[in-house]
Amino acid sequence: MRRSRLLISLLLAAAAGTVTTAAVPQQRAAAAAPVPLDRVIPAPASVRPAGTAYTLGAGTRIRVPGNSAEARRIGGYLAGLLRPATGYPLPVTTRGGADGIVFRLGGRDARGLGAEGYRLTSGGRAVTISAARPAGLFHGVQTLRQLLPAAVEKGTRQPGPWRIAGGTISDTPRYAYRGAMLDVSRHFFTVGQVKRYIDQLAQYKINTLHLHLSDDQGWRIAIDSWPRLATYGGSTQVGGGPGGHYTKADYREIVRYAASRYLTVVPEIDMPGHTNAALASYAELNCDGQAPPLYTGTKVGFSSLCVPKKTTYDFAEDVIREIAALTPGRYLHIGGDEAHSTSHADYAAFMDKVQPLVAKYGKTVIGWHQLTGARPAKGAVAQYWGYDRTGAPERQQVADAAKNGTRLILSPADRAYLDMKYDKDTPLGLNWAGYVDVRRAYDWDPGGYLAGVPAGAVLGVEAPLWTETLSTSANLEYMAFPRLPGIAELGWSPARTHDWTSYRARLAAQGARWDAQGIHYYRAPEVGWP
Ligand code: NGO
Repeated sequence: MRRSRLLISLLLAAAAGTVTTAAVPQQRAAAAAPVPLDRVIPAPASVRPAGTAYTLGAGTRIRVPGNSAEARRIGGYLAGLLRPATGYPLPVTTRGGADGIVFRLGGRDARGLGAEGYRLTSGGRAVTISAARPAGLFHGVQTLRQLLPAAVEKGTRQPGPWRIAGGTISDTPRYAYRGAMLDVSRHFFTVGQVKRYIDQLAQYKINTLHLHLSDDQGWRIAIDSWPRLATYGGSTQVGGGPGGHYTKADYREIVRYAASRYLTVVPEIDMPGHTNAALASYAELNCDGQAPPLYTGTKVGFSSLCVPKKTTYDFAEDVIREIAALTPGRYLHIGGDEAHSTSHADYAAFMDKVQPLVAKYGKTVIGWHQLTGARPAKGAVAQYWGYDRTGAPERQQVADAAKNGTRLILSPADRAYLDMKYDKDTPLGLNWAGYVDVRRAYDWDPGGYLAGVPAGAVLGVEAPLWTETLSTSANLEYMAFPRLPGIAELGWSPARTHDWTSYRARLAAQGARWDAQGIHYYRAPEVGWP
């Protein structure tokens, strides 16, 4: 308020010709100072400011020499991001040249950058992104976005100027697996809503979208050999709404769109518990042959597939085969959490039969960490979702499995669960693992998190978003932002960059970007938003 009044009086005075002080040009210069190279999330591995800024102009071209169609597509994607706010044509050309935005794929420049790394060099004539693989170009583009003023994210023409600070960023990820999970079972989310979330994840270099496709409250993917799973089992959701499911074409579209943003989809079919929607759809899956009613509440642990029945494995094999066929990625998640209605012996017997089915269709098992209490298959991955009150024996079991070769994805519920409330006043979410404020979500080290786990056993991190209380995109965004970028940074940035004070300042700068993008984030009080 006070600032706008000052501005108005300055403008009035300037119009009256009474102000010739340096105040106005100084203000303009401050507004035009480019974003510092290190104000990026996730924190880049190495940043060296140097030389002059690059300024995007009406004549800027995006140069993608070489013959990679994928590099050209990424050039087109970048142009699509920058055109609305800059109003520049930004043609994508294969013609070489040392000016403009230049992509370099492979070659000497790309040495040491690995499968996902990139180097961004900015100077007076050009900003160059080099990478060994297209994924690196894509991640470099996300960095480039954050180096431009936040207004670049707006959908209409903005004044600029569009400067990128001079210097070099060299950047490679700490972990290969950087995931986010969306529960589309408790509440169904449309293809459009999932795409919106994918775009939000891609900005922070998340490379895996885990979709929780089945649970007690809904089965969300068409299975040709068991059609009632989707048509009946998907016909409701928490609270009794209409639910929904993805046709195979819908699902392929999600997979394709995710891949275009360098995210791999990991499908999850949760078994043997969390299966009421399946049990309700087919009476023969129940030990007593009776189908229970559909379920729209939020209790857990009451359902189980019938472990002794042969039909159970016909079902599991058909589902795994059909889902594997829709999955270009290597992982297939079989759940395995909270099987409180399955005896321990049955649970282990079930996993002994189902894990080989995943391998039979060419995929690698991921299971929630309870799988380590059974006999994890060779190469299996366990997803740890314990919290501060998880007992020592359970942690030990996970650590022992890790020592025996089971790799881990870390999603500690009191750190990485995006559905936990921020504090007691958060209107959405749950609090069984406590409150998770922005600092708590960020301030931990995946490398040293579980005692006795060899560092090399950690495949990466994942931020799950369970949706018992969430039913709109605005709800998802309120819980994910501003915590998700913290988990993304833990997955990407070297441990030595970890620092709450620096992170907090970088996070504060994201707010204006989210405003420009229409992301409904929570203005957490511990972040010093400008
Ligand atoms: C648990 C449970 C889910 C709930 C979630 C809510 C896991 C792996 N199983 O996490 O069914 O939705 O908590 O926070």
